[in-house]
Amino acid sequence: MIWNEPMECMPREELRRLQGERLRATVERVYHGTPFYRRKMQAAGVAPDDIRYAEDVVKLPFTTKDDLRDNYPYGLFAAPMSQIVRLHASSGTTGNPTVVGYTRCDLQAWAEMVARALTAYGASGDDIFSVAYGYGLFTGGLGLHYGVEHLGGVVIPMSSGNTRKQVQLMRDFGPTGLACTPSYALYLGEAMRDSGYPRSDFRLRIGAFGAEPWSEGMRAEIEQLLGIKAYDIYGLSEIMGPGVSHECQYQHGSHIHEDHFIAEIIDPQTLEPLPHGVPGELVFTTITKEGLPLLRYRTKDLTSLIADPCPCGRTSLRMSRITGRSDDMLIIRGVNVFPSQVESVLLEMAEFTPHYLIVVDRVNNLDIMQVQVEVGPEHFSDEMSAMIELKKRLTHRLQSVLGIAADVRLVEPNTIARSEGKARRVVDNRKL
Ligand code: DLL
Repeated sequence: MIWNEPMECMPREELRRLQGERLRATVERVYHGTPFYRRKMQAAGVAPDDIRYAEDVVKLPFTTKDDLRDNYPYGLFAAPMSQIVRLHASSGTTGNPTVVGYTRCDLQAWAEMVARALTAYGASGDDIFSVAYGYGLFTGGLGLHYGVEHLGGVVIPMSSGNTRKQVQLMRDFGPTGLACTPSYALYLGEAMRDSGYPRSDFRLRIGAFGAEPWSEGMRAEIEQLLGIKAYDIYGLSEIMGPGVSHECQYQHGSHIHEDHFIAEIIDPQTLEPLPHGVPGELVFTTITKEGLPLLRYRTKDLTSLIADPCPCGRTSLRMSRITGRSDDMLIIRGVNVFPSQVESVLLEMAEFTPHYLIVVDRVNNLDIMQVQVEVGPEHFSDEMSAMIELKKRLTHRLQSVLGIAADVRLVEPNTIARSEGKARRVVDNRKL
């Protein structure tokens, strides 16, 4: 089944024409309405008249997370606050988060894109989805929530955590769909298995998993443990949230909603566009968004674009699985964490040196982040209570800045290995 056949199966030539028209309108609007973009375009020597076709997108300057942070909170919004009806946010590299504003129209488009994804997975209005992504500033919970409602299905707004209760309600309410991060799906699957309830007590058949990288191996494990078919859903808050792209029944890459976004792959070093099939950094230009339109937004996600036709009939480009990032962002239990955020906390607190090491592990399918930190020589003490107090303060501060709990280990001065070149700040032991 296809949710919006005219759009999803539009012949490519027509689609490119539509993209061109929408791009032109977007550029016109931001050039005249958002001083940030006018300045950027003038600096790059591009005028709105230079943008006539979808292919002209490459003439536009890039936008980055730093641009959003530097114009915190609303500097890149292109609609007046009176038209914005929702805000979401995600973590920035340091300091300010990036804030995303949606107009009513943006929310409708988003709900439709998630409904398209769920339809591509084989879901319909007869399905009941347990949404176990976090609800809040993170886009996962509400994104899937309104997508399921738009589809006409039943949504159980579980949010994340409270795993025992999730298992109980999955048995009692009989959801046929589950939406959460793939690592949480594995954790839930184990909790279901250990609950003592037989598999036949559960009715799950479809999973919508994303927000973090996962592999074919993990897919097989999740499918086996939960007895479902597991589908990938990709997105990022700056561009929209979950549903920027999604798999179909054929599971050969994720279809990008090209009637809303123009996708490119660039070389992250030279910033030159790369041809289809060549891996590089994914870049999106939004062509329908009103609240926060983004021109050539650098996602920092590494992937490649697939242009061969898909047997499902959708004509859009697909993207392969995300293989990594061109920056150092980590995704821990679905939460984006930058090592620089840890560093900024350490710099705020006089008791610590800026020498630290982040060690990430996956234990029983849960991500664990350990932060080893050197205490400054003048603050190091043999007195347990002083060190416990210090550790407590750092743990709290990290939790409030990162949004997830870290296992803090205080170490003696001069014990974290110094490097002569690039400091190695992260050891990621997770096998995805
Ligand atoms: O993670 C939106 C989302 C929610 C997507 C629920 C899918 C499901 P952010 O918190 O802004 O938004 O994080 C975006 O997460 O740039 C990727 O690095 C990573 N990511 C998202 N989906 C996938 C996926 C949401 N399917 C960042 N595979 C992105 C690999 C993913 N990485």
